[in-house]
Amino acid sequence: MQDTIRHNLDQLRNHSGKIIITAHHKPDGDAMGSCLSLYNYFKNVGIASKVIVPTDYASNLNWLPGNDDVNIYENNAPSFDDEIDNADYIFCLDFNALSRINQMGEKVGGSNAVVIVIDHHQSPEDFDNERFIEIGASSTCELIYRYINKHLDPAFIDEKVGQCIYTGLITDTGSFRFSSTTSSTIRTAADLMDLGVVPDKIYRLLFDQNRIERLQLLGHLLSNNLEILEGGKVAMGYLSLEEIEQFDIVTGDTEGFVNYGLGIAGVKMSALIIDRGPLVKMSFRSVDSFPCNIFSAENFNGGGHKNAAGGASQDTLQQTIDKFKSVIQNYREFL
Ligand SMILES: [Mn+2]
Repeated sequence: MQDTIRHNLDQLRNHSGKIIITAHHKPDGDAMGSCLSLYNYFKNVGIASKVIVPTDYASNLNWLPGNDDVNIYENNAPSFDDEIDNADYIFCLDFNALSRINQMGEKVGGSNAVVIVIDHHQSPEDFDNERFIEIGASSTCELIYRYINKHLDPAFIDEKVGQCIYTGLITDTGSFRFSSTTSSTIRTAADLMDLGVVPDKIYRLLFDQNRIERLQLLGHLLSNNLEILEGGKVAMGYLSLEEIEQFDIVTGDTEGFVNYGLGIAGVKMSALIIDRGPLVKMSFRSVDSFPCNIFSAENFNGGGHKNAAGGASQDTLQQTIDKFKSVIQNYREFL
């Protein structure tokens, strides 16, 4: 645990400028859950804050309390630049490198505000003034809960704050099934239930909201575009730009597809390779010792966690697939 937090609730109450809360681009459930749990928490305390995220996000997060108050940076960058310039505190949640917030990174990096990073990813950059980081923690939302308990006042955590935190817990742990799930994660969930959070309701709001096109694309991927490699230990799926367009896919629709490969008996590592136009994007998931983050950093300009990482390639889809099939052979000791 890296904890260099020096502020307390009174200092946050008595600041003169703005408090800005942000998270990585294309924010997922943990990123938005973190932002909105802190936003709703501050609201309960009587502290004004503003959530500005770099880009849009999946519509299954739109029910989160406070969603209507979220600002998308790329929709009005100049006016948000002014607000960042005038901020007293900037909370950077669920990321640890300024490149993860696109053009916003330059502004946040040059800001005079106190920059606070709360995060669980590997290899944090050094752009913060204060940090609350535990590498390998289940989720940033679990750390938000601990940060509030340790440095602020848990009395202001209500059901809405709890719903946001619970969202990050279950989205980042695959509903408590990944190895990052600890007894502390489950205890946090139990505390949130005591505050009124209803797990089955949140599960349905998050995961049973599919567009039919998403399920049809998943069917297509699993039927036609999934290859089993390395004697059954690696599953590799891919989607072309044409297929993405044919199925009318929107932000968030391919989220979680990579996990299906791990559902096959014997598979230790699953990859999903998607042509996004300018770049070919990749997701990697593994069980046990296969280091997705190292594999991605060494071959596909990416990083992340041991069992979950992302990457990107400027090659064509076919070249990327061929490269994957070739380089995966160098990691047989982990399979
Ligand atoms: Mn996260």
